Amino acid sequence: MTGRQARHPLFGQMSRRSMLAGAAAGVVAPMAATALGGGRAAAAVRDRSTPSVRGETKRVTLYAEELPGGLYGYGLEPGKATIPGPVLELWEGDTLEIDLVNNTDRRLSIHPHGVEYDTESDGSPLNDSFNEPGETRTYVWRTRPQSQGPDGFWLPGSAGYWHYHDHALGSDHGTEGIAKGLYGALVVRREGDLLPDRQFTIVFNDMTINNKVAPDLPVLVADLGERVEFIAIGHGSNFHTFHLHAHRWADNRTGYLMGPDDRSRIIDNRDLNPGDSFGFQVIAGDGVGPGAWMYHCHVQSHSETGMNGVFLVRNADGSMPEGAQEAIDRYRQHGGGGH
Ligand SMILES: [Cu+2]
Repeated sequence: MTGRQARHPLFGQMSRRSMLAGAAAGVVAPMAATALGGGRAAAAVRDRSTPSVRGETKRVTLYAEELPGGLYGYGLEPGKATIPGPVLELWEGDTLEIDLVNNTDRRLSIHPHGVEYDTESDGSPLNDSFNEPGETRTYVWRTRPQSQGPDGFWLPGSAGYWHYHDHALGSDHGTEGIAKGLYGALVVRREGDLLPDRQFTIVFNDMTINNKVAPDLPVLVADLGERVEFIAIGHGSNFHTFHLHAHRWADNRTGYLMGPDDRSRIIDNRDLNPGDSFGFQVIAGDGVGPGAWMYHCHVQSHSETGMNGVFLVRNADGSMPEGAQEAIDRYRQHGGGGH
């Protein structure tokens, strides 16, 4: 197996070792728990990646479990559920078979955005597609590359920053399941896409971020110059806007320009409403240097009541930049509100 093959992003960020170990055991584990505070991917993923195998069928077991505080989460191993759930990653053309184990005493399901599936894998009670308490059920998600149809009409591929969530806990719409943490990111990549050094999932869910509010959000950590991927998802019944301090991205599929003539609009703030999702990559601290940079909902009443967190860009050698610890202390004391 070559390094190129090892970069194939099966599920979230995985080191070559964990991917190989997972394959051998028939179990897949993410290299970084991509809930807030996700870790560092193997250095090799900074290179341009080419899918080694196309149209693969991958299988993963997800466990839905109860968490403290009346919350629920998805995890890749029993007892390891997180909010958000693990990042599931595919290349266009891949198929994902998910064995969802329901370890709770509530009816629940998993429903994806952006990919293709039959009614049995819809994850909705409308189609009788859900797990009873204690039940294991298989859901199949398909993806496809861009293609040219009749008359030269181009059809979109599946590539994008998508997401998945419960659609059955408490009601036919999964409103309670989503409110209590059953959601996560789904990334479908296109051949040639750059893979990140670090990856963070940020879900604006009702008036929380990942079911937490400031000052309790974990600090997101990267080193100066690393390629960082943010996956932003909206849930609940409020409108939100996502803002990241001191960094900008292109308002396109990837967040980076495809060449010098790419006319994509450059933004640092974007609507993030229920059911919506987007992702982008930035170079940590590019043009601004290391430091503690805030990210938050820009609906002012939301940022004031706790929808804010810290993106810490350390020095390139991983050491703390001047003033950063003081900034984090202020965040912990004041919830980032600057009172
Ligand atoms: Cu908001």
